Amino acid sequence: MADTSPQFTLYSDVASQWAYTAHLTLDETGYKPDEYIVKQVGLLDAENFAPQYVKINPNGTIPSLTSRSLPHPLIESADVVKYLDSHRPNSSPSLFPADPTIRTKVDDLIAHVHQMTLSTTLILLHARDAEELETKKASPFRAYINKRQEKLIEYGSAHPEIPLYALRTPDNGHLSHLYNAQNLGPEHESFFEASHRGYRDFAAGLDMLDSMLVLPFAAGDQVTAADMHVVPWLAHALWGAGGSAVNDFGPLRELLRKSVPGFEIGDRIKAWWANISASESFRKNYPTLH
Ligand SMILES: N[C@@H](CCC(=O)N[C@@H](CS)C(=O)NCC(=O)O)C(=O)O
Repeated sequence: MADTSPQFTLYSDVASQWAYTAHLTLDETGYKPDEYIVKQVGLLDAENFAPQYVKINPNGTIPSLTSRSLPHPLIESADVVKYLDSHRPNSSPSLFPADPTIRTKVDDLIAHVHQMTLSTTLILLHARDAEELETKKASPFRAYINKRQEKLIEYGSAHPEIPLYALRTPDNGHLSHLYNAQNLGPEHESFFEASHRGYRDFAAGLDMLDSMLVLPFAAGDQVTAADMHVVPWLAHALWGAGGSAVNDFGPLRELLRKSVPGFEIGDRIKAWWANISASESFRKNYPTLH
């Protein structure tokens, strides 16, 4: 009897920006819902640190993709997008064009938005002064950081053989200390200064992105894997800054202006966003920002 079971399992969560590289790709390339399974990994509940998930993805990050046809799970969104594209059910052009110039552009754009300096963690969890920290402390991010710390310690003591826990506990613990301290100390001052520098780097990265975009889509005339990565990154940044509509650039601009006076989000970014946000896959996956 023919094996009609789903071909692969995608581990995902709506709170994970990089998981949405996969969801956008699934829709761009024409997969039907019965061709795969989506398993939820609750990022906000630190389920990405659960030992069962870390067996699949030793980095404890989302997304991951497993398939009986693969020798090991795919644990990088760039690899997940490549896999989905190479097994695409529909006959639309590959998201990885053969033209070497376009392909280099695609690779460069993907690498650009995955840089540490453009991590949206800055916007979500960091603060540049006491007032910003108070706002963060009153938000669900405090519970998120604390839950992660609780789970890292719990799993780390039950599973000393898993290196991830010892690796991730100190940084998250520092953040947890900054959020939970009754009074501000010198460590808060260093945190505020580092966050300011982070915002300046982030603004420079946005300017660079503006100059890298080709139009009408990220790498030129057709939708490519670059769009699959830049969309979730920018959507998450706009959401984290407090954007209320899909094209609400105002809050992100204001956040950046605090570190870079007069900062403007580039016209190419806005033009590209207007184009890509009209696509079917975008509208399906981003009825609202996340
Ligand atoms: N380089 C990885 C990054 C994945 C990643 O950092 N995912 C975030 C969610 S968008 C995550 O799982 N964070 C949890 C953590 O690092 O603890 C990829 O592109 O797949």
